[in-house]
Amino acid sequence: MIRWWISALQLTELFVSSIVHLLYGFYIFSSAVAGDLSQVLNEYFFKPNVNVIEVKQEPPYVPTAKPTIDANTLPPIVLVHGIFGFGKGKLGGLSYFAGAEKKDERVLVPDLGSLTSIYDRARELFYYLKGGKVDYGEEHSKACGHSQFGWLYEQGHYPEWDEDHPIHFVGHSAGAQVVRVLQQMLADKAFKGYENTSENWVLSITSLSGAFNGTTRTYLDGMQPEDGRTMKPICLLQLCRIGVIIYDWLDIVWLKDYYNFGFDHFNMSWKKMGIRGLLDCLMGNTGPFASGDWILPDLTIQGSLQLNCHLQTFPNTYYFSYATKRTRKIMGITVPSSIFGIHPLLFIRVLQMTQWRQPPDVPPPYKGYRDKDWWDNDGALNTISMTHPRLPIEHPSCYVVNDSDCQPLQPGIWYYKIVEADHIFFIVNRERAGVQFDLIYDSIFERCRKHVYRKNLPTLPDQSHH
Ligand SMILES: *[C@@H]1O[C@H](CO)[C@@H](O)[C@H](O)[C@H]1NC(C)=O
Ligand SMILES: *[C@@H]1O[C@H](CO)[C@@H](O)[C@H](O)[C@H]1NC(C)=O
Ligand SMILES: *[C@@H]1O[C@H](CO)[C@@H](O)[C@H](O)[C@H]1NC(C)=O
Ligand SMILES: CC(=O)N[C@H]1CO[C@H](CO)[C@@H](O)[C@@H]1O
Repeated sequence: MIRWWISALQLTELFVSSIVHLLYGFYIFSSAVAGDLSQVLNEYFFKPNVNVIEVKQEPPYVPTAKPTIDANTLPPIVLVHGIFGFGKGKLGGLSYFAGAEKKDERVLVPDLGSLTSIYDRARELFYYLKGGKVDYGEEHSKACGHSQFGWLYEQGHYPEWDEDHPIHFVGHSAGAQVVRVLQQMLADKAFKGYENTSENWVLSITSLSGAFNGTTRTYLDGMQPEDGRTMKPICLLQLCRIGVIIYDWLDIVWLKDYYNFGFDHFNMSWKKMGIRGLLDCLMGNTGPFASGDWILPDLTIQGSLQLNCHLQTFPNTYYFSYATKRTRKIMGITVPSSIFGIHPLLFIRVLQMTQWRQPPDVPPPYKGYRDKDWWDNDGALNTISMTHPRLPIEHPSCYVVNDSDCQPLQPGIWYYKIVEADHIFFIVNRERAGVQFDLIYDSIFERCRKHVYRKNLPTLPDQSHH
């Protein structure tokens, strides 16, 4: 009887969370479409007016541009999206970083696929910046069953990128881990034909709610806590898996231009694999979900442990981290810190994550694991996971209370803050964060531009004209 109740409860939970996620996805998609449509209609109906206004505004606009800073000499700030994210050009006019990219003269927002693995994203990010055909590496592509080569970036977005022209990266959620993996690849000289790469190509990494240590949410969504790689037979992720396979198989061009899960290198379209391939994929014999080359296995505690084994914190790079938290302790019990302040998409998960207990028959993911360390969370990640990389070894870090205590900034240390916010507070919808949105991005961009530089390298334009 009790077992029956538990199953019924689990199914209800699955039903509710699928509906909530579907509705949210649909809401984002339709608001992107509506935004684009209204723009197109506006242009169509008011075209003559627009032209007149443009002509009038053009001349006064040019002189107001700051004459002393040539945007082309600034190192770009690259914003790297997380899971289900998208870059500039996808989802029409919608911005994953809620328009933060407009706050600085030189910001890039690459599109790295929304469900691909951290490894694949890091490879793509390199070629997006440097230009050329994405090379996933022979060994990795063989092991994971996808093509070795992917998208061709005819023109890199920052082809001069090298040790003397390093870049600032800002990563949200899994994006922060993508940048760390990329930096390690640069240090390991892992790109064929680019034997000169080094960790010093990266000037700073700023993490917003970064997924450094994995998250217990992956188990709630359906990853097996035993291995952190396979999925439970009935769960939210299975529904997502089936949806993604069918989406990629149907291969509707305009839809994929609009939103892409990033699995093109797996050849899952009907043209390439036919009905048989579709069944094979659905049965779990081929494709990214079969080989584990997608994002969820990289976000389990076990997966992060494996990644982190190879990732260093480098002495010449600056590291900053904003960990988010939407829970608090009341009489020793961790609970959500607000009801209305948490996005409806995340509320159930915040609550569930505060209750998370490793199943008793499953060995702990690492020595010294305690459930209660992982109870504080933001609805997607555990706060403990976001401050700085900790496993298998703890990296140097400094908890920031007052910014002025940390000047001058030192490279090679993770400066972190803990911010009261949920996981999607600083993305997609700018209105939710209000003034905090501007405070956080302004301080990130200002720090990149003014406080972070290599003393012996000409990485900043001459500031003396200010
Ligand atoms: C995918 O298709 C391309 C050609 O369209 C082919 O070159 C490549 O080898 C295929 N990859 C896999 C993994 O089948
Ligand atoms: C590689 O770096 C060295 C010195 O750091 C430089 O002399 C050489 O020209 C570089 N090679 C390429 C291909 O950029
Ligand atoms: C931070 O430190 C500066 C100087 O030590 C002080 O003036 C300022 O009030 C401090 N700010 C906060 C929020 O404590
Ligand atoms: C998986 C992982 O990296 N876990 C670490 C996260 O942080 C805790 C707290 O220090 C570490 O003990 C874990 O090793």
